[in-house]
Amino acid sequence: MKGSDMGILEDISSALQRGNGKDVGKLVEEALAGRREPKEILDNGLIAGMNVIGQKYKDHEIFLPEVLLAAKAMYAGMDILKPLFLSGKMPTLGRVVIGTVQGDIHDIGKNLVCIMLRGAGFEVIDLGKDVAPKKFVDTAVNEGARVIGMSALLTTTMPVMKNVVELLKKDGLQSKIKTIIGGAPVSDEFARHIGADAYGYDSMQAVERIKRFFSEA
Ligand code: B1M
Repeated sequence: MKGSDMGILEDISSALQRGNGKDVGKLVEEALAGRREPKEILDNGLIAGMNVIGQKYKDHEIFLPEVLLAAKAMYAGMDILKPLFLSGKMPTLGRVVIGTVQGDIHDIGKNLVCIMLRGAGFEVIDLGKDVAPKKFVDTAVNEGARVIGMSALLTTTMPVMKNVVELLKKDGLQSKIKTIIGGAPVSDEFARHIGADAYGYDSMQAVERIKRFFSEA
């Protein structure tokens, strides 16, 4: 299987949409060999393909099994790119606890945020998906983390983010542990509404905002 150099990012996107992880893997390797930047492959190949999947699912053109296959294909590509985002040479900038909130099992975006944070030099404690509010707070306290990052992809799970902020407030920890939220349905406005300290539009912005927390401290 071959992708022309110019169209290789579209080829990656198409293979992902077909749910063909094997082709995604080969094409990502090929794009890297053709000196494409990992970030370009991620944004214009993998994420672009997943955006099309999201729209088609919304329009009922495809159904859950196809979405699941696309998600697996996304991971096939991310697994190859992951080491390239991780330098591993920097001293740790600080400790961050992160997870997808309770009731929500979408973890692709959250995992991207983890990769970028680690690449930027942060120590990340990834609690995975479907994480209860108390688990976020207890882990941050026990591990001495100064930031809790929460991801939500469902409108129905957005309120869980508020529960975490409320729990921090109740325990008098809000000034010590900062919160950042992200995920497709949330926004800057929602972050302000629930009293979270920041919102990250994407993984790069999440890194930038979290760096700001540490420089302000
Ligand atoms: Co589902 N799903 N899904 N899904 N899924 C959505 C979210 C949906 C919008 C699709 C749609 O209808 N168009 C819809 C939600 C609608 C709503 O709430 N209004 C939906 C639904 C309904 C569901 C189910 C309920 C379906 C069902 O069972 N009937 C079910 C929910 C199960 C559950 O969670 N309890 C479900 C299941 C699944 C799969 C398991 C099949 C699969 C997830 C696989 C996985 O994650 N391992 C899946 C997928 C893949 C999607 C879509 C198609 C793609 C999501 C994704 O991975 N995008 C999605 C449609 C869409 O989002 N347009 C959809 C790529 C990823 C890179 O982007 O996660 O947005 P994203 O992350 C971005 C930013 O948001 C940001 O950075 C990332 C980019 O760099 N970001 C952060 C994310 N977290 C951050 C945290 C930060 C900062 C930035 O700081 C801490």
